[in-house]
Amino acid sequence: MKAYPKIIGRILEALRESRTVCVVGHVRPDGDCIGSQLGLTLALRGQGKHVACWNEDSVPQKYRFLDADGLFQKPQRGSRFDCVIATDCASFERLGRAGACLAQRKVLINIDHHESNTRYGDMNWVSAREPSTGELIYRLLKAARWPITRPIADCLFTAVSTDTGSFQYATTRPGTLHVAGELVGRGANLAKICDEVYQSYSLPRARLLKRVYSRFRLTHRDQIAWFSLDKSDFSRTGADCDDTEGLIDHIRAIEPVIVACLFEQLEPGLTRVSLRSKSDRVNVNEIAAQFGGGGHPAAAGARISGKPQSVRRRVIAAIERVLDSADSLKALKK
Ligand SMILES: [Mn+2]
Repeated sequence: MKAYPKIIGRILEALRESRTVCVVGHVRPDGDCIGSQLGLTLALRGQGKHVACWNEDSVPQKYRFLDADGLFQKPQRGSRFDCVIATDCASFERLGRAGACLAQRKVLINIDHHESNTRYGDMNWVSAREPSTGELIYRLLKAARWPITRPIADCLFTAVSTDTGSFQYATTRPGTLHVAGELVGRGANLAKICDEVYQSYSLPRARLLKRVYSRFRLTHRDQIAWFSLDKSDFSRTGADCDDTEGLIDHIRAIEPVIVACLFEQLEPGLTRVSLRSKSDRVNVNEIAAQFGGGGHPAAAGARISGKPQSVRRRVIAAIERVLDSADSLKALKK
């Protein structure tokens, strides 16, 4: 039998002893978060557990097909759980309002793949070399020998696919493709998933994208591409914040660009910054950390207070510093 990390055994032991479980994820959930939460929820329900699946925010439209039974709920105060499992969530704060509703719990398990994870659980299975949390959930289910049904396969495939940029990011490993293959083998509906997730953008999002293309800026010898969206961009296009997912990839995909950056105005004095890097010499998780955020080396973000213009200046300056020191390192090695 294949050897699994010890932590998996400890997590399964805790789950076997639990009757009531709550599966939570980070605010503004992405495909990996939704797929991991739902996949795990379905698997635990299959084992006869009473499982609540919580997220502060609702499921983005393009992932709703995964939750046909409406399992996702808003966090409820006064709930008690034998066990709480957070998936894809780098810090306890990222659980948002769910965090405050989870005080009455026995164990908190943290299953995640963010480099910036703060290990806030009683048990922490944090594997930053994993391209998605979905892959970790898959391995958990395999180790437990719990059945991976068709709906679970759909959820986990969506998780793995979205967090690898459809198997394009450098984090994708042979094991990732193997897991994806197994999931398709177990009935994951590839055509349906790709249609819902990648081929069903809303019209407001298309209007937003038009603005991105007409307004993005290049700086630092075209190595940095950035754009910002303010409140009026949302009101005039009819877009909501879910519609911004993936917009940044359009400017990331320009040849000379090394770092792409999106500034999104959440409130007058609060900006959400998303960062993407195409070079392993630029770790955007470290840049985001300077502003109290985090994520992965190639994809990270932060929420920063201050005037939009000054936030923009500070973040771009931080990126420039890293690019310059990466350049000088390269020059030294020559
Ligand atoms: Mn993830």
